[in-house]
Amino acid sequence: MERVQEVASSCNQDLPPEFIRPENEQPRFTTVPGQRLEVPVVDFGAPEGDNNLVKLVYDASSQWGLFQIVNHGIPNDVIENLQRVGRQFFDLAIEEKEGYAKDPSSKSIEGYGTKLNTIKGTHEIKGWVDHLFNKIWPPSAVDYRFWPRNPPDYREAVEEYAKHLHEVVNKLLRCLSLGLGLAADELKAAVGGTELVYNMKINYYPPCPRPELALGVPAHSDLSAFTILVPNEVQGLQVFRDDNWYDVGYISNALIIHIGDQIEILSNGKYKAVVHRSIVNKEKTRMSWPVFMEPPPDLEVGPHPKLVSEDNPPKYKTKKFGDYAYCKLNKIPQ
Ligand SMILES: O=C(O)CCC(=O)C(=O)O
Ligand SMILES: [Fe+2]
Repeated sequence: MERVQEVASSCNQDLPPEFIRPENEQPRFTTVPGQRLEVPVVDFGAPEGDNNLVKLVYDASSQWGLFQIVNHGIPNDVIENLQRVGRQFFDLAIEEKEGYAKDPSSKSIEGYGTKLNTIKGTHEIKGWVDHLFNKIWPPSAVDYRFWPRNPPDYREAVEEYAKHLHEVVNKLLRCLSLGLGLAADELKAAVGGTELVYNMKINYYPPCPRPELALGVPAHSDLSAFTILVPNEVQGLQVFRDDNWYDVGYISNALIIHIGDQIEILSNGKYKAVVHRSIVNKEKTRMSWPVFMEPPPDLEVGPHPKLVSEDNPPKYKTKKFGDYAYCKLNKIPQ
């Protein structure tokens, strides 16, 4: 299968037709020009149990489903190392990267890949992006076969990031839980407790000859509980709001939080999974490092029993996360 990185280096400034979006998706017709959307920025340095922090997270999660956090406590060099080893992996020769290719016969998405553009016979336009998926936590979910051995410190850099991420994940879950009127630890328990899976994706968007006609990742909400994303400095994340697409301003050293489908479901719709997409750049390579925080596949997820009542009946089905993910990835109604 041809990788977008190879297409980019051989296409002689012509965008192959399989990447051209219909006009109603093309960034040139659908992006509000010249406007960076000021999404909420939450100072995560405030102490735990600070009501104001809980309120800021609540407001951002219920009104936007997207916010950036600063003062998150993860040292800059840890994030820079994460970015460096990812970049170094994608700089390897294609043949070496193919050694980590996703197994086409397996249901798992782990490994190096490019999204297929056909789902059960229907034809989709391709996204201008390659990726690498690695489960990075808990240890029982990790499969090192798909972790690059080159650069040699890939594993160390990613594990160091994962170690620091726990603090952010736990604090965020406690704030989200308190915001719903639950006890601090109840939401974490509902997404799998210590079995919550950290599924890291590295997106690699090479320079694109006609970025105004293409998309990186098309419009979607994440199927995770929530997602913590590190971008590089190349603008590209867009959010859908009031029927329009807006660029999300890049803030250096911030982490971007997306509320995903599972938290929307658990909150019975109080928190909103954000609809987003990514665009690409003519000259520069964009990269991003989302970590999807996912319940274990066999865990049933539905509206939290304490958040439904006769007056507020469940708005979503309860089902195993693995079944939810399967339906979403195969575009089968939930
Ligand atoms: O690259 C980005 O900023 C967004 C990527 C994304 O939404 C995804 O991979 O789910
Ligand atoms: Fe996403």
